[in-house]
This record gives sequence, C-alpha cells and structure tokens, in this order.
Amino acid sequence: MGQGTSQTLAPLTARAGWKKLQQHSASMRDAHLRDLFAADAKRGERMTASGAGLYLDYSKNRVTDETLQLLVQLANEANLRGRIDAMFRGDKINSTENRAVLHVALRAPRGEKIVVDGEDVVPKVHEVLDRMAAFAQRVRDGSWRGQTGKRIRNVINIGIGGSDLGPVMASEALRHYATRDMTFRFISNVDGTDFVETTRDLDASETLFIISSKTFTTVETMTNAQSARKWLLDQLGGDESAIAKHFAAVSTDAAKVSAFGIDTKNMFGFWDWVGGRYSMDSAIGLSTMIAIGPEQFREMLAGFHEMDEHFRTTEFSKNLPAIMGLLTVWYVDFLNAHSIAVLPYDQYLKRFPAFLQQLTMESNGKHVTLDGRTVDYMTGPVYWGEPGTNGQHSFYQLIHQGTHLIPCDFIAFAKSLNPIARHHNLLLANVLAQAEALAFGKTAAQVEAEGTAKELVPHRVFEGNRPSNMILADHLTPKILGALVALYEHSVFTQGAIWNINSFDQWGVELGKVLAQRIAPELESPSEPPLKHDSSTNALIRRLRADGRH
Ligand code: G6Q
Repeated sequence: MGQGTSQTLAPLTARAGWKKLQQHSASMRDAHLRDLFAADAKRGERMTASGAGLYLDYSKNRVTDETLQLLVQLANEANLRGRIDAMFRGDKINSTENRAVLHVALRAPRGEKIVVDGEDVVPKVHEVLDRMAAFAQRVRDGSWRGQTGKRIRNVINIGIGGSDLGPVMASEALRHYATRDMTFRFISNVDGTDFVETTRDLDASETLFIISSKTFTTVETMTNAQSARKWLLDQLGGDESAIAKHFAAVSTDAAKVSAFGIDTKNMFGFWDWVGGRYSMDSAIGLSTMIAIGPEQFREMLAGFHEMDEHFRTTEFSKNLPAIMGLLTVWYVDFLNAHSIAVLPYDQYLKRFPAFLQQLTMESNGKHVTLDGRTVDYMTGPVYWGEPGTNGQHSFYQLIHQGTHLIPCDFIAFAKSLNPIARHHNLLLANVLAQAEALAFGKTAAQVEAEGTAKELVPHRVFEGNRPSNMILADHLTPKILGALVALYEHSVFTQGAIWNINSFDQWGVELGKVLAQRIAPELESPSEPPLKHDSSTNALIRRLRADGRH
C-alpha cells in the first residue's frame, strides 16, 4: 500500500532533511529578498518552471538553492515518488476508507489502463463521458424537451461541497466558452433562501435540475431536491411523469436515485475512488459540460491530464505541483506562516479561491498521521483569497504591512478574453506591481528621500520580504483551467505526502452532521423535548423553540 510505506519511514521530524531545514531556516529568517535578488542577477529567470501551459516564477520566495535542495531531500525521504506512483497505480492510498484515489483516471485518455480491484476503470470513465456528451448535446441543441414540449433554458445543479464548488467555479471560469442562450445556476445551502432566490424568476417548463450527490443521502441536497420536485410539480400541474423530463442525477447510488423517482437512464455515475473535492471532472461536471459542450469539456480533461503527466514524470526540482507543495511546507513548518492567499487577476476566476478552500483545507486539515499518531508539526494552512484588483483595495494592507507572513499565489494571463481599452494592461501592471511591492518594499531611507514628514516615516515604510508565486498562462481556456486545478490537486498531494497524513478522507465533517440530526427533531417536536446537551446548547434550543417552529 502506497501510503502504508510510511510505517517504514522515520517520523518526519527525525529525518535528516527536516533537521537540516530547521538549521537552515534559522539562517534564512533574516534573509531579505532584496539581498537574494541583488546577489543573483538571473534569479528571476532561473527560479522558474513550466508545464502544461503554465509558467511558474517562484523566485520571489524566501528560498535559496540550498533551501530547494533540502526540500527535495525532504520529498525523497518521504518517498514522494513512490506515493505518486501508488496513486496513479490505483493503490488504496485512502487507507481510512480503504479506497483508491483515482481522480487521475477521470482524465486518462482512452486506451490507458488503470486497474482497481482487478478491473480496468478507464473504459468505464469513457462510457460515462460518452453518455454525458450525448445528453449534454440534446439539451444544448434543444432536442431534449421538457414536459410541455419546450426546450430547456435553465440548468440548476443541486449539490453541496464537492458536488457544488467545482461546478460553480467552472461555471464562472468558463463562462466565456458557455452557451449564452441558457442560464446555469446552483443551489447548495439548506437555507431555503438559496432555493427560493435561485428559482423565483424561472419557468419550470424550461428548467432542468441536476441532482448531484455521490451518496444521494446528503441532507442539504436531498432537502433541496424534494423542494425542487414540489416546485416543479406545482408549476406543471402535478403529473409525476414530468420528473423524468426535468431531473437528471449524478451519483454512485442507482438504487437511491431510482427511489427518488429519477429515471436511471438520466443518471450518470462515478465511483468511490473519486473524492468529492476531486470530482469536478467526473459526471459531477455535467452542468459544466452542458454549458461549454462536450468537446471543450474534453479539452479541460486534456489540461488536467497534461498536468498529471507533468507531475508524474518530471523531476521535483522542475515539477510545478511539487515545487508549490514543498514551498507551502517550508512556510508553514519552518517560517511560521499560517495561511496562503490565492489572488487570481482574472474576473472569471472569482470563485477559484472558494473552490481551493475545500480542496486544500478538507484535504490537509488533519492532525494525525496515516498510522494514527498526533503530529508534532503544523499541517495544512488556511487558503483564502479574492480576485485582484479588488483585494488590493481591502485586505492587501495586512499582507503588505501587517505582522503575519502570508505567502501569495498570483495567477494572471497574458491575454484577456475581453480586451477593451487599457483594462488588461492595467490589470497586469497591478499584479506585477503587487508582487514587486511585497518582495522589495520601501525602506525608511527611500521614504525619507521623498520628503515625508519624520513622524510619518515608520507608517509609510514597507518592510518587503513578503513572498509570492506568479503563475502565468497565455489566456484562460478550458484546458488551462484543467491544468490549474490539477496543479493545486497535486500540490495538496505533495504537502500531504510530506506531512504523512491522509489527504483524502474528511472525518472532521461528521460530528456536526450527526449532532444536527439529533437537534432537528428537538426543534420540531410538538411537546417540550428532554434536552441532554450542554447548558448553552439547551438554552439556545429552548429560545429558538419559543419562536413557535414546532
Ligand atoms: C468532499 C466531501 C464533501 C462532499 C459533500 C457532498 O470531498 O466529501 O464536500 O462532496 O458532502 O456529498 P455528496 O456528493 O455525497 O452529496
């Protein structure tokens, strides 16, 4: 078992690479990017790497060649190469759920072979993709008709978490490529407002719901799906035969889909080896495929695959996801950073940070190793962000002059998909200026030389030495989006491999779900229920019950 190899490894903090990095970090704490650049005229050209259409400039990080060598040593000592091979081979590296982790199979070209439990999964992947393509084509060209004979104008994906965030992000990111004669909307929150506000102006006879749920048991999704069913039948006169024309399902559970009343001809499957947050390129991407069409969806898969191959075959010192993952470990464990800001300079990527929050934090927000020991080092950082330039006018202040070290990932494109006037040059000027200002800052001497009043000088000093990555591509395409998502998927994998944690389970979301199941009937009970929570929860339940909801 791939990640099982951890048992044969020394604990992370006892390894030679870790100890050397600890010593090295003491000398690096005071190293300033100004000096690192001054000492090496070619740094900005040398500390770069390319792959799958992406260019990464990591020169504005607080690292030297020695840091990178030691990080690669750390990767080797963690058997990163062996772990990558184990994932691509289909080993059950999600050991707490005894599952393979094969999102890479979702974008494997026809003819490749990946065997899980004795079965090649690649043909199954392509069979579902072909069925999705046929369905998407019919919805797009209007040959799929609703109950009253009208064509579909509105597609609503109902799902949550991994069954929502990827499709939402892709819907925004690829809007330029999407058909403009349909609307694409998303309902995730169990808050009825989400359902009501999303549907209020829509005609049910032109609306297709896609119920996306791997398990088909998730309370939020099932509650919204029932409301969708009622909303549709209320508008269309109550004939249940309308369900088959207005509902499709994406799930791993055909029996539950059928029990809900959805024709399994309109069901698109995936498998337990696809984690929710790694599923936007599975059938969970059906709304994306309807929006951009099957060909462009396949282009997106090709971008994912190109980055997969880059990650699988490139030496770590030139490997984009490995470099980004190792830099994250460097900042979190050796330079005391707690969060990473992701700052796309592209309006289409406005939901990319939200998508990444789940991908990164649900994956690496873990405090025990694969063999169940509590870690004695920091693991997954907080990821957050907003598109530039908006963020510049709000939270960048803290990144520039605050007391926290916040490494930034800037994402930008050479060309705009909407080239009007000077907009794009101004956008690019801003992203370059921010990275420059963060790294090099402005010294007291420079501030004084500008004639600044003495008492204002400290306020106007920029210390600099704030690290960032710059990720560039030519322009945003489905293929580039695939490569970008895979870049972060594999960066997360790299981090998880070093930390020796399971990046593919999410037990941390369970407890709240169980408690909510217990509290809901207590809120709804007609008679005063006996409450056995803590005094705070008991009092809050009584207070909300007094509002007459039972
Ligand atoms: C993702 C998580 C989680 C999951 C949702 C929805 O990795 O497992 O976010 O995607 O809880 O689950 P269902 O698809 O089963 O409804």
